[in-house]
Amino acid sequence: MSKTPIFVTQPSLPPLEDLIPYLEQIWENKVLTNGGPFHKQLEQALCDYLGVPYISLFSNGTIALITALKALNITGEVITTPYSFVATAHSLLWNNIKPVFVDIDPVTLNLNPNKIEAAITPNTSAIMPVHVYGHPCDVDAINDIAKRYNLKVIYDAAHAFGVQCHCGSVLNHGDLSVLSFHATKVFNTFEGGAIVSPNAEIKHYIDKLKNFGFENEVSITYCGLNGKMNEFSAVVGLLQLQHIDEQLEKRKAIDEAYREGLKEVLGIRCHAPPTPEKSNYSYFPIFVEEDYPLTRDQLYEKLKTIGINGRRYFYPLITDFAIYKENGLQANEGFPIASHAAEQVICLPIYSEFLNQNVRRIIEIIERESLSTKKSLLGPQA
Ligand code: T4K
Repeated sequence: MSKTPIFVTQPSLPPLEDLIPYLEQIWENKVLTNGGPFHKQLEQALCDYLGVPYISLFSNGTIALITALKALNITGEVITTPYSFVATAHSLLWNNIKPVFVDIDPVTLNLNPNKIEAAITPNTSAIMPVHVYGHPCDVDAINDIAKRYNLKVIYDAAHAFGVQCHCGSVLNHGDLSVLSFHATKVFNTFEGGAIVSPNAEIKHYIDKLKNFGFENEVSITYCGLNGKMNEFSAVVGLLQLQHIDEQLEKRKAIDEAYREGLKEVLGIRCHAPPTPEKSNYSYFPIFVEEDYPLTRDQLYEKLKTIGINGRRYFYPLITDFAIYKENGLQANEGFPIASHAAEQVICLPIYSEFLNQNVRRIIEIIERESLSTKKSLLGPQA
């Protein structure tokens, strides 16, 4: 058994030798960025693989989120979730938009559509839900609310690469969807991201926004930024696509092994099962509930001392970070479901090269910890 530390994830990488011919081409043609040939190829390849009409590649998911809000001219207030990575809400602040946080669904941990309407005010212009851990939001309910109140919907789909729901790619819902291709994601380009658009018009506008707003060599029409993906990342993406299905299969096997191994452990609950259509198994969150003898943090620390580094995604809640708390962005009644999840969840290690023996070891530790702690509570004679 390896004694090297285990992390919550490890990036998948294509074989190094496969990269060399592509690098030789880049060295040859000297096009490093600004919409080069590999950038174009990757956009098309991703549209084909994901089953989406238009994609604009970005340098990372955060810049893509910021640009997506700008592209739809979102202002005022946006309804979003406190249970996410902080980039979701930060993208709103970067656009001078007030995030209005709404509690989550206890099963999926996604924004609860039943709580959205009460948070709508005359200043609300959009909803920004997150497909947390790659589990699809209730897209129909959100769409229905958006239509009735004339709101835009921008999905933070950073976790949802390749995920399908009842009507094909989950990325085709809402006005725009934003992906992350960070090193920690199921599909990585080292750093990277993308916006999925429903039509060519908005895609072209987004493409201008991510390139300073250039219309042509001498004309700037919009206040854009620099969000472009470079040619190296695009090449990595093209190679990653060759292996993605195999990697998702390996993740699926790990997901199944965890679920099977943990199903009898009292006080440990696995997150909602993967979507039957297509999941990406990007995270493996467990809830450490009240009837488990250790608290979530005790189990987290216990695992850490033996080199197993799970992560408490998403603790603290975004609304508990000082910058949000001090700006009065907490709801009066708080976010009981999100707070509870933030206190209970550990994301266990999952990645395509994660060894089955390590999955078994983690299950055994969680089981053993449960039994031994119970015994010690009964006293020495037990
Ligand atoms: N929206 C949502 C819902 C998101 O989750 C994210 C990003 C975004 C938007 C923004 O997308 P980007 O702008 O990042 O494209 C990580 C990632 O940095 C972040 O991308 C991700 N979400 C978030 C959930 O997780 P940390 O602080 O946990 O990363 P870090 O460096 O601690 O990495 C976790 C583990 O992964 C390490 O312990 C070891 C392993 N690792 C990490 C890196 C970076 C590697 O093995 N190699 C690596 O290169 O935030």
